[in-house]
Amino acid sequence: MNNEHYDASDIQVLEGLEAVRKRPGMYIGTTDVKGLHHLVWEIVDNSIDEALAGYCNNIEIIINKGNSITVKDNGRGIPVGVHPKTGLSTVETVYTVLHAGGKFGGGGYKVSGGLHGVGASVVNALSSWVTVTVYKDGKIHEAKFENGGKTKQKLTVIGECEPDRTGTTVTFKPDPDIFDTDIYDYETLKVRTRELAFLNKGLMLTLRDDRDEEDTTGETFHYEGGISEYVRYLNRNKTPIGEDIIHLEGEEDNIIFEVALQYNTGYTDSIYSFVNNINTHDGGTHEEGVRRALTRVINNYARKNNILKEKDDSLSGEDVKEGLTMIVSCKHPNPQFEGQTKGRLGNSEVRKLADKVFSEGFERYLLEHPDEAKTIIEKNMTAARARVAAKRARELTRRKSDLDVINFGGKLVDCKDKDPSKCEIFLVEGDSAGGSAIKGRDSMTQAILPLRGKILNVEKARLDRALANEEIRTIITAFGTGIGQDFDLKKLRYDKIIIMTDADVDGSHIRVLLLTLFYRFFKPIVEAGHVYAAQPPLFCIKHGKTIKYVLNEEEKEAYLASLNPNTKFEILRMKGLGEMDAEELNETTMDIHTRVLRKITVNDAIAADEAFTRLMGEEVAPRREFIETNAQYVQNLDI
Ligand code: 1YM
Repeated sequence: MNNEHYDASDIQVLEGLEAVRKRPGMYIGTTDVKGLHHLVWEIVDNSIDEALAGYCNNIEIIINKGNSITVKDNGRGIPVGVHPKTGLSTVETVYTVLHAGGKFGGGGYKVSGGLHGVGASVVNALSSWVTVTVYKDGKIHEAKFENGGKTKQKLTVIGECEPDRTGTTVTFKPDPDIFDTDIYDYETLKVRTRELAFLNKGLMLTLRDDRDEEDTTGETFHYEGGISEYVRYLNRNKTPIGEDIIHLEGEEDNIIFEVALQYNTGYTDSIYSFVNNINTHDGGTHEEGVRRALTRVINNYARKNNILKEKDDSLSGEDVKEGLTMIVSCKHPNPQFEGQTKGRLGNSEVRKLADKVFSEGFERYLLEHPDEAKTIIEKNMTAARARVAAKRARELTRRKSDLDVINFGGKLVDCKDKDPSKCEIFLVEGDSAGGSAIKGRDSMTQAILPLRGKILNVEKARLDRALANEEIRTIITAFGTGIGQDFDLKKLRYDKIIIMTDADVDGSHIRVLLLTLFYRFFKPIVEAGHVYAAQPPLFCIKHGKTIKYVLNEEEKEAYLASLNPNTKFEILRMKGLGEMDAEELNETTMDIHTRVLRKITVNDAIAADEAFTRLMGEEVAPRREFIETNAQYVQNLDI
């Protein structure tokens, strides 16, 4: 910055951006790979706001060589005139003054990214350099920033463009001093880009990876049907009930409410809600309004048409959502996000709007589609019967766990310590590996549960059937948390749940079955990061007196390269878990000082849901295709 022009407002600007650099977490959550990707959405959100205001229908996102990002839109272009409050151009103001966002915008839904419009200046503060180009009034305007938001080039006209061309292009390079990593992941950007296209019907979004020589056109996401197409996409590997996707929409006091749904023959529900394009993980008033209306309308229709008889109990909220895929989306000018993670919509007026729009539209759908209505309600009634049976089975499991935690038909070999924070449980494939694990464990803190039979695929079974399965009952009892409505994470008896299976196809299969069970029935355990996969080594390298275990080919090559080439290398391919003796198993896979565990994380509930549908669902073809083309991925499944 030129010293001559360094005045009071500049100092304020620098202090503002310096605050962002000092505590980036306060503005973008984290500085890990997640925070790195967050920067993209802060810029894209400005383009989306412009689209929501009705001035933009095309957005491009480009990952450049060197991992800078370009975002282009065809909106009006950020205003280029001098801003009265700062004396700077509006472009410079938006990019250097913290809290510049809301003050400028004239209404609309300017909250899409959650940062209330301060996004551009935050991205600038956390970048090595930023270039902003605005096409407007037949001219190309450009401003440049560097070193965390310092103006390098004030807004300048650098050329002319077609008189009717308008838009904004921003390129930024995240500051490697701030972020743990500077490499963008195409898949991560793709999932969210696609989601934004579903959530904003008609908007065209293109994602291109210029690091990849072969990617010349990028991928374009554009859905005229909006969230209906999202539902069709989520149901694509399931068997839907009825051809149509029900799509209902209403607006009141500038609040736009939209819902799309379709039932399928499966047993799990996939209900996702959004406010201003942000996933409301914990639901809120928009979701509650719909759920309440859904239960009421179905019960009324079922009674009126004598599907539900006088003697029958009413269907519950649980019963009517079985096999339901639904997207709820609300655009609100002043949303109140509540809860610890701000993942819940609190505005009470939305509950009423959602209820009204949903009940009117869904009632009409049932009247016009009596066959589908009957299929859905009969499915709901079966779910209700299963719920009652499951409750009985759960009570049995609970009683057993209260009275007698130690005796699980002799299967679980528990640890001595009773402090859950110190304890771990190994779920071990097969009796013989189980036997070695029992001998090789640290009996104070490590419990062993050998799994004999195949685990039931819960993707294809209701709760009552799952509870009738011996293996699953033992797992539930061992965990201590209960299941379904009784679930209580605080009662979890182990800090780590470690899946120990062979590194072959059968082992992968058992692992996926267990993960499916955990994800569907014990989701909070997965979300809280308690689930791990043990990593038995693939090779043992003996070199003189040292013995080194390595996990894969890559590590083997790296280790061999590090050794003196004149000495003799003996390389042994490791046996299956079942053939290791207790000492080997302990040393390679269980000992907390030497083992490698992989934590199973749920980054994105929607992606995890899809993965399980594909892997475990009704349709055989997608599963076979998935496993054949992604054998590697299955082995390294991080949901
Ligand atoms: C690639 C990033 O920032 N597009 C963008 C931003 C703005 C406008 C248009 C815009 C908004 C308004 C009027 C308004 C912004 N303007 C401002 C501010 N793309 C990108 N496209 N005219 C143009 O909201 O009234 C902030 S963002 F504050 F200057 F108006």
